Amino acid sequence: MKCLLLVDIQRGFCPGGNLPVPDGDAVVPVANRLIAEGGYDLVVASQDWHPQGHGSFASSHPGKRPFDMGELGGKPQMMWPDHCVQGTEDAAFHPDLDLRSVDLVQRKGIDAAVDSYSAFRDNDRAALTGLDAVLRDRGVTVLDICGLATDYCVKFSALDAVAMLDGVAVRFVEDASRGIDPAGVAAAVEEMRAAGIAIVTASDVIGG
Ligand code: VGL
Ligand code: ZN
Repeated sequence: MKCLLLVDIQRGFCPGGNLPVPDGDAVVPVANRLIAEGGYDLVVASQDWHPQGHGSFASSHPGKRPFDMGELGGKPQMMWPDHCVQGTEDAAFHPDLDLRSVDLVQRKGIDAAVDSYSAFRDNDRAALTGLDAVLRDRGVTVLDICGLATDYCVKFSALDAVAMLDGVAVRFVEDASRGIDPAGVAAAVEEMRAAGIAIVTASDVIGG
């Protein structure tokens, strides 16, 4: 039972968006190839979906600027530019992403008081999105994860998948992912590898 999790392939994280990941839109054709040819039984797309005034936005913290460190719920929190506000174009999926075979859209980051990088649970690990139960119910045994951004939402989703789903083989599809900070990406890949996540390419998956 193979599942593909497409993380946050949204306008806001692509060039021209409010929190652009360098080369972020390059993941779209690779993701579309995976969707079409990866042989998945289930395709899930996560969507960063913040209310206006979300606590991760620098604009919600007087004196803070985007990419400063701040605090949220008593914990260190990167101060992000306003991004992926519910119902705005910035929160929409990339227009070229092939949504026809997406079975489930998992929204996250809805609680203004806590950030949620992972598609499975909030950063404080208190509230679950319910995606873990869906994947368990569907009997998923292989979970491929890719998208934006490697050093944040992709990494946290992959690590949570390993932690929360017993016996599921988790793979990170590197060429279908891009990150915000090059050093952060390298560290994220090592962290995923150390957690037992396989680092693969779309060709490995498709067998081309
Ligand atoms: C993300 C920062 C803030 C991501 C989401 O999708 O990686 N990063 N919100
Ligand atoms: Zn966000």
